[in-house]
Amino acid sequence: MANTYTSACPLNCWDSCGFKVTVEDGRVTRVEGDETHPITKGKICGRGRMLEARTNSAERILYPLKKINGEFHRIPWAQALDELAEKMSWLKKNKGTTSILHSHDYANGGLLKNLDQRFFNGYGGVTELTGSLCWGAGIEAQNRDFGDAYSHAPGDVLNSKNIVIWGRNVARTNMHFYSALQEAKRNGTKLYVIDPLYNATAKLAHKHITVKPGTDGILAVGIMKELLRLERADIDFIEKYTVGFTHVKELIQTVSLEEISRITEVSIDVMTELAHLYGDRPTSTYFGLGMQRYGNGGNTIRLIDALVAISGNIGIRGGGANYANKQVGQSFQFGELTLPERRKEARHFTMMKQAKGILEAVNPTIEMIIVTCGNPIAQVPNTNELIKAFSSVDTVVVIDSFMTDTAEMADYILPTTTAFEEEDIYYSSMYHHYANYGPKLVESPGEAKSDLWIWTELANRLGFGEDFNYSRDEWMTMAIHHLEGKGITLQTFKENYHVELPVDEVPWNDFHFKTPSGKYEFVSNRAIQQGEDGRLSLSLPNESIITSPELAQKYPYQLLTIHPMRSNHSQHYHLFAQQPKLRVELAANIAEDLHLAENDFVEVWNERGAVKGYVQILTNAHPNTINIDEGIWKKYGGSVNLLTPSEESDNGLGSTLYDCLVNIRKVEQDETAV
Ligand SMILES: Nc1nc2c(c(=O)[nH]1)N[C@H]1C(S)=C(S)[C@@H](COP(=O)(O)OP(=O)(O)OC[C@H]3O[C@@H](n4cnc5c(=O)[nH]c(N)nc54)[C@H](O)[C@@H]3O)O[C@H]1N2
Ligand SMILES: Nc1nc2c(c(=O)[nH]1)N[C@H]1C(S)=C(S)[C@@H](COP(=O)(O)OP(=O)(O)OC[C@H]3O[C@@H](n4cnc5c(=O)[nH]c(N)nc54)[C@H](O)[C@@H]3O)O[C@H]1N2
Ligand code: SF4
Ligand SMILES: [Mo]
Repeated sequence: MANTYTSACPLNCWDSCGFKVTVEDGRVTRVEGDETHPITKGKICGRGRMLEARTNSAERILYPLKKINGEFHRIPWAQALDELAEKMSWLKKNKGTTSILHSHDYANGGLLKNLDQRFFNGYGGVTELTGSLCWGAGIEAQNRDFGDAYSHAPGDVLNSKNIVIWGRNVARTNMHFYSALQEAKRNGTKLYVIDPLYNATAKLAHKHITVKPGTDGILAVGIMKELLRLERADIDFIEKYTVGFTHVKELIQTVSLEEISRITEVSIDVMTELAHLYGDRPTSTYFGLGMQRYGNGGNTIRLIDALVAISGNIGIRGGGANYANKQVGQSFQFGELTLPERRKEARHFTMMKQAKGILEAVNPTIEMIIVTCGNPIAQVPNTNELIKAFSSVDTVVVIDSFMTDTAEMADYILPTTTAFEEEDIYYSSMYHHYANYGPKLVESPGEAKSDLWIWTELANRLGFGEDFNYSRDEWMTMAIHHLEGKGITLQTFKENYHVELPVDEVPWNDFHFKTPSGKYEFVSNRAIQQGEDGRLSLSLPNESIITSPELAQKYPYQLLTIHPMRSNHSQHYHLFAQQPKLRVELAANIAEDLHLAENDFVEVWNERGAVKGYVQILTNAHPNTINIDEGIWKKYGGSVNLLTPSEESDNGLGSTLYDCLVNIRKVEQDETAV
């Protein structure tokens, strides 16, 4: 018998969709959109629909596996848990708890997925990763400028006179915002897209501006220069609510429009046009995360924030420097879930420098890695370096549902549930401010268990089982109970499935900022407190013709590795009907210069590594730019991170994944063993 249930998408995505899931005879048979969800309104993407195939996949790991002499063997759960607990006890006594590295990302947006932290804190505190591959540089930039990273509520974009989509691949990565852009356009709103690639959102725009990757901050400087020359800046806002403007004026005088045009490869006329657009309020800016994955990424976001501020588009309806919406995550009580006070020892590696951290750790050395909700061997930069680091560690434990590139490196694989096999509350701090309830709909196959079950069993064996002695209802209530004052309880979630969280729909509309000065800070006191200069600069990417001319001589092309259309990172490729191929997308000038044609087989390489794949020629892409979508598995020709650098962003918290020079050549197809 078929029944349909309301549920939610767990994937790490802007949209956090509501689902209707059909279950027949204990099996998920269909995933569709929930028409009653106020934002996602019954529309979902293929990645969401494919969760049916993912859940039912014959490739799922169903039993705990242990690698013995290079081969995986099925072992009972009791053996896996006993052996791991014994090893952890031994390490705690003999090496210290920070000899374990917890490697994780955010592959599942469930609130209770954060209980891994409770486990590691209860154990005594392990080596943790700080910073983020994803959005770290931009978050820290907005912390410096505003005191936090807040976006306008989704509906507010319809109040904009002009919209600038700056480095966000909306049609591909944020489909419900794309629908909103279509509506805004129908209402007469002007839409501009600034992106090195001519993507589907650019097709919708009135104007697409390509820019040399990594130079958007300099472009913002050009627009600010024009805004001031044209007397379109909001002097009232600047005088009342900001600090450090004198410095901005000084900075922008140090560079001419001609120089800016040379660096950004954008014409001065376009800068003037954009200055008029920003001066014609309200203009909203929607950042993507792509353009902050550079060595200068934090400064880039700060310069664009400065442009939005100077043009008077902060704190007004239809405006905003919309990057992420941390108000969403701040609605929950993570501290009560994770018990940070239990931690006795701590050590941190940055996400980007984890390979170096592992290889160079002393007192204690890293003896065990436990991976949850992440596939670092595919997703973390400089794959070769990370493989070396993982190979050097005595025991690697991977908790996953599939034999990923990371799982292949494990000594123990613990099979976990996928979507619909456990109950949780799902949220995303990227776009809208609704959290969704997802009940357990089906049993997990074989012996797959939830992450929470695994933590509980290990905690029991390690002597702090009482910390995990709670029901699902109790855990969820623990995470949301501060919302009770606003009339939101677990019951509200269970009855309504999607719940609007209390947020400011137009952030900063009282012009009180969360910075040390209470004002918008062009010169950041937070950065100064961290021992940095605090001022904006004209910084450029690490790997560019200007900053590293010798490298650019050898590797003349800029490589982007943007998010794939049909997969959430590495999670869907193996479910495609046709085996995926690694596509090397080239700006037309590269194909012309190197006489490359569609479907030619090529190698893309630099000093860190190489990948091989098939040429696709892009229209209207910025010259000398190459893209290879990220997430593709080793067996299909990846990982693209064989090529990317593990440097940190300028403010220390972000990645430099797109700050990457490469070269390309045609190769014979049989040269490869893909
Ligand atoms: N289909 C799909 N959707 C996803 C995901 C997925 O894997 N697949 N992942 C989700 C996650 S975790 C995230 S973080 C978001 C990311 O969402 P987005 O930010 O939209 O996606 P990205 O692929 O990171 O890059 C966005 C855009 O940045 C542009 N870009 C790169 N460098 C520059 C630059 O220097 N300047 C400018 N102006 N633009 C630049 C790229 O050309 C690309 O169009 O997407 C989410 N949604
Ligand atoms: N070159 C390049 N690299 C990138 C990016 C890029 O744009 N270019 N984007 C970066 C960004 S924005 C992000 S967010 C990261 C994403 O990096 P990851 O989060 O590491 O990527 P995913 O492919 O989503 O891998 C998640 C793994 O977690 C598993 N998983 C899913 N749900 C659960 C669960 O409930 N429990 C457990 N234990 N496991 C689960 C999945 O099966 C999958 O193998 O990648 C980053 N890497
Ligand atoms: S992946 Fe994103 S857009 Fe697709 S169904 Fe899930 S939340 Fe919605
Ligand atoms: Mo991300």
